[in-house]
Amino acid sequence: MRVSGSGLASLLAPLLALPEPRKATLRVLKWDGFRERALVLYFPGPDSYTGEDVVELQTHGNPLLVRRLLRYLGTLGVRLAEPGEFTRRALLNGKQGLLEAEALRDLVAAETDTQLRMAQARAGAQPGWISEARLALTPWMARAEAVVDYGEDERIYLNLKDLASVLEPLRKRFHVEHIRAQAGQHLRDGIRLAVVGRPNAGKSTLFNALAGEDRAIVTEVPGTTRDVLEVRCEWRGLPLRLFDTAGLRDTEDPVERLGMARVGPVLEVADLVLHLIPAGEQASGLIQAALAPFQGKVLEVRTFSDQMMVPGVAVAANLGDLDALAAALQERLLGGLAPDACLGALATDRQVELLGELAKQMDLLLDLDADCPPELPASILQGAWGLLSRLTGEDRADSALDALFGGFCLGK
Ligand SMILES: Nc1nc2c(ncn2[C@@H]2O[C@H](COP(=O)(O)OP(=O)(O)OP(=O)(O)O)[C@@H](O)[C@H]2O)c(=O)[nH]1
Ligand SMILES: [Mg+2]
Repeated sequence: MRVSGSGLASLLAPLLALPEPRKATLRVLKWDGFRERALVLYFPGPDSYTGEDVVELQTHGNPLLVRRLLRYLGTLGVRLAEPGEFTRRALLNGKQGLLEAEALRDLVAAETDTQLRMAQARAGAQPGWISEARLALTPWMARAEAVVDYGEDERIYLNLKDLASVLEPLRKRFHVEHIRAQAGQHLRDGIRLAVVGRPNAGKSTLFNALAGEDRAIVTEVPGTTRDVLEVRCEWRGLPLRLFDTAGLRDTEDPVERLGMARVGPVLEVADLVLHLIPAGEQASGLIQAALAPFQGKVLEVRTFSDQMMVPGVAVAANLGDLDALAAALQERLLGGLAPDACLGALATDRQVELLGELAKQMDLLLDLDADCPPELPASILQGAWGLLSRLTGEDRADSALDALFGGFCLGK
């Protein structure tokens, strides 16, 4: 149990005498006729996680015992924490930035190695380019403000050409970070990948190869797979949610038809649909029609490439020859970046959106007409500054905090 607040030494005095700060100490807790030996840690504020006094009580894990102790703590004036409240207090007390808190949430929620490493890369400190961006923007903001306020009498002016040449690297940086962030978003959220195609196209073989385990039945009999199979895995650094589906064809078999009916919903939820076509074949009209509404997210993959050389994304999953697919996924989902190149990228929806907006504002700024009124660059610079502050949480907007801490679990 972890308690945070001010004046904990006196508040908890009826239960125990707090030990020396930061020293794990055995204490006997006594309340309501119970005696519990507990390991106690005391972090006096402000040198604690939350910035307040923090006391950690390590008792035995019996849920009844924990409930009884919690109930007693309640009588002393301690209440249960909201989800993420410890981190929220850390943030409000300046112990942690918003970006770090978001990284911490991702760290707790990570399900694959890549997700874990991404969250860890962001958990330490805020990315260096943010303070670099501020350094670059500050003199121009000051200058633009001065021109707006005193331009007429002081004969100072803003040279937009100079501004454009000095801030061009920053504009590029925002665009690069935005692209990395969009790629990072896919890695953070995981990628829903559906495998579809005619019977015997090699769907289940590919599904098994990506999953790294023998999950789906593979036979030479067309129409083997009926139900939708789903597996979560990480393949070459990509966190995947894979769906294997029934082969699509004109058939009278009632079971196979039921299986085919289950493909539609999978197409709906998929981020990317792999349409498998054996090398040297044309896709059937039936499949073309089924995929037509999803064209934007369909990737054609040629299977049986061991039997015939073909251009395009060609694989032989039975032999584990999948390099072309890895490259295509990297291109389609990560903008050509390797998963490792996305490690430090900002990646939450909020961060991606703000980065996109920043890149847009810089485009606007650097495209301004040389004779535009000075209020224009001044307000765009202000806007960009504001976006950076929203990104780091320094604007203290409650909406961002509520959205963040709603996703936390208790006790963090
Ligand atoms: N040579 C070769 N054989 C393959 C390849 N992919 C799959 N096969 C074989 O093709 C047959 C059908 O493969 P499956 O993976 O079951 O095909 P499917 O698309 O899942 O078929 P249904 O479930 O019936 O729709 C099996 O005998 C596989 O071993 C490939 O790339 N090369
Ligand atoms: Mg199959």
